[in-house]
Amino acid sequence: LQAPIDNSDICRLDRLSDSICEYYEQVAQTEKTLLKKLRLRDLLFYTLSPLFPVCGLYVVGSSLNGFGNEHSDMDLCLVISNRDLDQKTDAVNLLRIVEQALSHLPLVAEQKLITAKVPILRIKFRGAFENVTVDLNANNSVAIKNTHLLCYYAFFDWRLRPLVAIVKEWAKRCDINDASRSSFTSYSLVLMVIHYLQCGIDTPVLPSLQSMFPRRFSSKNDIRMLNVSLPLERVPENSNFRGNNDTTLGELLIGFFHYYAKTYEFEKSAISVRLGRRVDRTTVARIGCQQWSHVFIEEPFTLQNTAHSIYEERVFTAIKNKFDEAHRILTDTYDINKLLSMKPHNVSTSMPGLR
Ligand code: 3AT
Ligand code: MG
Repeated sequence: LQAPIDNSDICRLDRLSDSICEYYEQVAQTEKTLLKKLRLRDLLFYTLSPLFPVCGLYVVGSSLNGFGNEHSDMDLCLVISNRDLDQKTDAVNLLRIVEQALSHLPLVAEQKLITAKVPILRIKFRGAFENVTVDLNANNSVAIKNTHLLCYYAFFDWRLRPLVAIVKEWAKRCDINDASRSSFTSYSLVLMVIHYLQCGIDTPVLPSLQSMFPRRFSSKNDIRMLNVSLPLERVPENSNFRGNNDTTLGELLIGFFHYYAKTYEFEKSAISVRLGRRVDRTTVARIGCQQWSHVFIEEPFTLQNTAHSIYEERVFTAIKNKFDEAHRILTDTYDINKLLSMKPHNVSTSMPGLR
């Protein structure tokens, strides 16, 4: 990231920062929408609980973790035992039972069972909940743990949420936000922004919360005890993290694209939000993760690759070109409208979709 050279550059950066904030304020999920989603969750829970006497229905993903916008779907996770279902068919069978039970609800307009790597029941509603789509998965407790973790990142530094909002929208416009077509999930994009703020700049904006508060974010914690409204403890005295980075949003956005376009070596490194740094790919192989693809983003709890869906070389090349183009546009114009006017890549995927 080049330092601003004169006053006009500083003014343009300030305007860029303001426009990122304004964009975020326009699209961020409102309290009203969150409460409506929680009401819908309760309704579904009361319908399902007679079928599964010991069950939990957890909101996961962007509706709860602070990175949601007004149009985000609601991801729900149904937990009926303390043990993850390791057989994909178990989850599919469970979702079939749910589908059957919900088909009697007048509120439910349409249901579709998607048998992806993580099977999902997609539910659309009518009436008051017409504009909420639910993606319901079964016994996928890691999503509950990572939603809890991301929630604390979202509120650790105010700059993270506006940056994620722009990056997610940019990725959608460029058509690189679709795991079923060899590109990123939204979850991977959030981890990429956090990683950049942890170690892509000289003075970190974010620490590794898992290293700083190992007990609170331990993978062994019981999901029933996770509570996103408990305040975080103070940064420990012996921590290296200073929290004194006051870089503006505009500089951070340009820095994000610079990092992934020019600095980060996708083929050699893996992103580890858990450790707050890059990890050599050979180390990842030693730990035992075999999910290779063109990008490696470590899931903070399972250590699997959340970007395993990026398997096609030509889509990966298109993705890298989009990072380059975004960096060029921003440093030429400092204009998020130009960034969000970028065209989708036109590379088709040849292999059947993974998720
Ligand atoms: P949108 O606002 O819906 O675009 P999101 O933050 O809800 O974004 P996703 O829809 O990609 O993110 O995923 C929903 C949640 O599912 C986020 C995370 O808790 C979980 N999740 C997604 N992918 C993985 C993965 N590879 N490993 C573990 N958990 C995952
Ligand atoms: Mg979602």
